[in-house]
Amino acid sequence: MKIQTAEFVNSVTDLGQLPTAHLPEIVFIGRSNVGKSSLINKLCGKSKLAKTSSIPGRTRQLNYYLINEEFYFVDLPGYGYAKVPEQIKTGWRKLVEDYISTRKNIKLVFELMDSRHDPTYLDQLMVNWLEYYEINYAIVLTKSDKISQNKMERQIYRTSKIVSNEQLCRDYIPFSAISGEGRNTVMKLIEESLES
Ligand SMILES: Nc1nc2c(ncn2[C@@H]2O[C@H](COP(=O)(O)OP(=O)(O)O)[C@@H](O)[C@H]2O)c(=O)[nH]1
Ligand SMILES: [Mg+2]
Repeated sequence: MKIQTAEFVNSVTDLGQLPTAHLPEIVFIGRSNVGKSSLINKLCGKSKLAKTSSIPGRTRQLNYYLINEEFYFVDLPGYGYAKVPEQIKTGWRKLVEDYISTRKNIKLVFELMDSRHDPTYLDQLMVNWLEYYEINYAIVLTKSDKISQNKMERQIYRTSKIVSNEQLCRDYIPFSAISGEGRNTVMKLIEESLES
């Protein structure tokens, strides 16, 4: 599959504003700064579709992108940024769990983790939610250009040990928004999940 068109649709801050659920959704989750926007841009071949930044934001919104006029990419708000006030953290948690637990047209979730670090408590919480709500997902190890292939293999092993409960995990995918490593694997999984 090729991405022919990718357009920003809107940003949603509460679930009452979601578009009607008539199109499948492919979802991206991860801590802020993990490389979510960069991955979306790399897949779409557009460097400025999703805003990237080195300063983690405080926004808690879901960004919707319409792909090939057939399905959505949904960019969930990043988590785990220490300086965010408690009130916003609670809001984030409710928004994300409500979305995951009620949205029936989610086909696949990409859970992004930085390949240089072990999964955090919140990464594990996310995986546990996905398992609990029975949603297929894949774990993407981002910024693969920053570590050697040996280190990557070790990190995949470590990650799977730490996550441990990973029955619905379809794959572990090393990814680099710079070299493009992993792009084809990600696209293939998207294609398969849209067909199923
Ligand atoms: N070296 C490298 N840097 C990356 C990669 N992906 C993202 N970054 C950098 O990491 C920072 C955060 O990226 P961004 O996509 O905004 O992360 P987000 O907060 O998860 O959306 C930016 O400075 C990016 O340039 C990657 O694959 N390789
Ligand atoms: Mg982002």
